[in-house]
Amino acid sequence: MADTIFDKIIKKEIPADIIYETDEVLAFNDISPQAPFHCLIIPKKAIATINDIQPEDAQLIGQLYLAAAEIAKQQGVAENGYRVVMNCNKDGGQSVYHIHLHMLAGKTLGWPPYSDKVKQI
Ligand code: DGP
Repeated sequence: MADTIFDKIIKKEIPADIIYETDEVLAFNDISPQAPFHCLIIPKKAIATINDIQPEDAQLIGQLYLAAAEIAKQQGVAENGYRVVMNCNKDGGQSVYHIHLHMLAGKTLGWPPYSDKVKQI
């Protein structure tokens, strides 16, 4: 699989505003923030989509959520709350094919309206 932009960030070939790093996980601020705080939490292992996660990756996926909880404490948003979401493929809005949790915080987050009901009838 060809390197994604996130592989280049992991290898420090291109810059990113890194806020958290372990041997297996990296988090950095999103280049196009959708909330006052918006970071991406990624495994250093290249996994393209949620569909490609294997049973042996279960612990690694857990580490992404443990990182989110740690970052929330560091950023002072744990109590007020935040959202983590992972997009998958075209309909999920995925644009970088290296799995990543979006972590959004710093405001009361809305939920996108569902307005396609008419099409389904
Ligand atoms: P998604 O659409 O779910 O695949 O999210 C990809 C996110 O990655 C999107 O919010 C923008 C962010 N992004 C893309 N390229 C870069 C980059 O070079 N640096 C940083 N920090 N974020 C990036």
